[in-house]
Amino acid sequence: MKRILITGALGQIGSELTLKLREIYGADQVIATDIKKNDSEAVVGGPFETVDVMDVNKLMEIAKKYKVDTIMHLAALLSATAEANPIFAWKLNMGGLMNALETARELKAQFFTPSSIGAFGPSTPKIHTPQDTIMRPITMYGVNKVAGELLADYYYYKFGVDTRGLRFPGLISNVALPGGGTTDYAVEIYYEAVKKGKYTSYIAEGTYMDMMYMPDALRAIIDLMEADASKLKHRNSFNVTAMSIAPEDIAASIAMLVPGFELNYKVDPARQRIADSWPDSIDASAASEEWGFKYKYDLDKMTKDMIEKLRERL
Ligand code: AKB
Repeated sequence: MKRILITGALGQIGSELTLKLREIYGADQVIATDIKKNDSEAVVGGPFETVDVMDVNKLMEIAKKYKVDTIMHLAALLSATAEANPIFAWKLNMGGLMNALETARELKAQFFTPSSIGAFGPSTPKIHTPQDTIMRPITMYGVNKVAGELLADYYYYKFGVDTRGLRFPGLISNVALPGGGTTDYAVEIYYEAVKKGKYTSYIAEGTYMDMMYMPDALRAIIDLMEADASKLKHRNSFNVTAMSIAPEDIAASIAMLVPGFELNYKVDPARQRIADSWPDSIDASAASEEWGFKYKYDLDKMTKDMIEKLRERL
C-alpha cells in the first residue's frame, strides 16, 4: 500500500492530485502538506501538515511521522514569478527540491517532481521537440527545471532513489487557479468567457504552446509512478502533451459554446519573451513507448468540460 506525502498540495496540481490519490489509495494514505493552510478539501479530507519545503528538518520529521514510501514534490515558483524574483526562485526551487530528494533518500521513498516545457530554450527545435535535445533555457525557471531533472537523475544513479518526472506543458483546470505561470492565460480565458463573454490575452496571437487538461495530467502522474521500472529509459523527465494551441484556437473553441465570445490582446512583454523561448509543440512518443502515456481530452472536449464545470460553479 502506498503512503504518499505531497508538498505544495494546495497549488494548482496538488489540490486535485491530493483528492485523486486519496480516492485511489485511501484518504489516510495521502499526507497533504503546504506552507499555508486553508479550508479546502485537500486540508479537511485527510491528513494535512503545514510544512515549508525550505525546512528540511520539518519535512523529514513529517515524512517519518507518517512512514511515507512515496514523495511527490510539487512546491515551486512558476515561470513568470521566478523570472521576476530569480534569486529567490533558485533558493526555493532548487533548495526545496534538494530537501525533498534528501527526504526520499533517507526514507528510501519513490519520488516524483514535475519538470516543464520551460526546460527548453530558443535553441531547442521548436516543432515536435524531441525527448532528448538541446536544453539551453533563458529563464531562471528553465534553469531550475533542467538542473532539477539532472539532480533527480543523479539521486537515482548515485543513491538508488526511484525518481520519476514529467515535462508538463501548460495545465488547464477548473479547481485551483495557477499562479505566476506563462501559460495561465489558457485558464483565465475560460473563467472570463463564463463571467464576461470576453478576454484580453497577455500572450500574442499566433503564439503556440503545448497544453493539457488536468485529468490527463493526473492520470499521467499516476501511470508513470505505477510503471514497471525496468521499462523506463528516461525517468526524469518525459515530454507529455495533449495539444499545441494559440490563444485564437482556444477562443474559437470557446465561441462554439459561448456565442459572441470576444478575444482581445494586450501583450505582456515579460511573459511573451518566455513563451517565445519555449517550443511550439513537443513530441511525447518516449512517454507513450516506455509507459503507455495517452491523453483523453483534445481542445474541444476540454473546452466543453471547462465551460460546463465553470457555469455550474460561477
Ligand atoms: C508556467 O507557465 O510557468 C507553467 C509551465 C508550463 O511550466 N505552467
